[in-house]
Amino acid sequence: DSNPVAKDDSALETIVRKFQDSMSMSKKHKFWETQPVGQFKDVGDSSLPEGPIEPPTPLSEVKQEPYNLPSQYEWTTCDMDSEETCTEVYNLLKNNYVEDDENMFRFNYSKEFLRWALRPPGYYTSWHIGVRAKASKKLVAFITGVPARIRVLDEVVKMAEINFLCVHKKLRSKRLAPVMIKEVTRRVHLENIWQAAYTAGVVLPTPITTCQYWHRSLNPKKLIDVGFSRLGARMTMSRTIKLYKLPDSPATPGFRKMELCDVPAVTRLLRNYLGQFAVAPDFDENDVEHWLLPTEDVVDSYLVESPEIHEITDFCSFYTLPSSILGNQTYSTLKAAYSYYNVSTKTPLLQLMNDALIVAKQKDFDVFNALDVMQNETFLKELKFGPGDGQLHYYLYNYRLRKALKSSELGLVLL
Ligand code: MYA
Repeated sequence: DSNPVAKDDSALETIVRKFQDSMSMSKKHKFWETQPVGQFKDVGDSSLPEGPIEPPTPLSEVKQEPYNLPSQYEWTTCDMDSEETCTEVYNLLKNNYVEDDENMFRFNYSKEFLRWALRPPGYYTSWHIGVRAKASKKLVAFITGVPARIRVLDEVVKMAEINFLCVHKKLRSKRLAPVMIKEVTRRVHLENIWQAAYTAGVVLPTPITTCQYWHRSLNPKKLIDVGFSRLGARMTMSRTIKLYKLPDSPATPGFRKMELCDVPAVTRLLRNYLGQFAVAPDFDENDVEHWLLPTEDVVDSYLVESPEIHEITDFCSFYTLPSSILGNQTYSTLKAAYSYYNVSTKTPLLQLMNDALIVAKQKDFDVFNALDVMQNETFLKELKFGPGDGQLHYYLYNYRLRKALKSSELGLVLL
């Protein structure tokens, strides 16, 4: 059909990369082979027990001193309350964090976003870990954890969500990442937490599921101009613009922004909904207030309050994550919204998400991204999302699942 597919999948490079990716199953993982994670050799072995791979050790047996870094570097704990430290982290990530396969875009998490992502209820400053060059004090690497309760099948497990692993471009391939992962693991263990969840674009031992990103153009002209998407076959720019046109305002009666007083109702709605997925967060009201109450330019949440009985029946949310556009004369930033948690009980999910697209367009986002998790597949094609070339693999640390999940069985979105 005539949908110009974002970050189009057809390039030979992509095919070659996918082949290499599939070969990585047999590649050696010197570090990951030593860790309590599902190993490739065990895939399909249903005799192995489900649950923790290693038991906890007494806290007195957790290593008390940090791991050794190469002698030119030192550990630092990053206090995200400090404007100066937050700026250093922001700049490290802005210049060195995740890029797409063709190095055209790089995530540009805002400072406000980083503070939100790293300071949820019960967070530990000690899990916000930096590495500095001793001589210059420059921040050269980073990794973080935040606490979360994640339900896996019928068990709620205390975990760390690990994110923002970043090593400065000039210090790559020196085996710094394994030291950072071991150090965050040690600091998580010191809080008596023994499991973790994380996502990565790379294949490691062993994904619990693999998801695909889908992209819905809101500003097709800019997306095409910057090379994010291409004009579809037999399409003109004006036909493309028309194809993606959206109404000026949401269609659902009672559709409004979430407020503080909605936290109890949204929590009930969300807990009930997430119960159906194999892996999902176990959110309480404090979590919902933190993760879902709207924060300007960070997270947006809307709900449907039925006009007659004032009951909250549906909910949708997205977070703001711009990307720097590398080497374009006209544009420097791609403004992207990422689908977060959505619940429909009365308004059809398709209509709810169409309203989410409309408010995202009103807020001047260029693109709306969604993973094929939860029930998202039921609206992606219909609402003119196109499949992206990026895969996102989900992992658990020190927890084995007997069988990999379908992406639709996953109820967890990590930032
Ligand atoms: S995912 C985002 C990751 N960040 C980026 O992609 C930003 C750009 N890239 C970089 O900054 C570097 O390339 C990084 C690797 C830092 C990624 N997750 O130091 P090295 C393994 C896990 O020589 P570098 C996110 O933030 C690799 O397979 N492992 O490599 C979630 C190899 O091991 P092995 C990774 O390129 C992070 C080893 O590192 C990743 O200089 C979750 C090579 O090290 C990756 N994304 O640096 C972390 N990339 O030989 C795990 C490479 O065995 C958390 N590697 O194959 C685990 C749970 C911990 C807590 C547990 C609590 C109980």
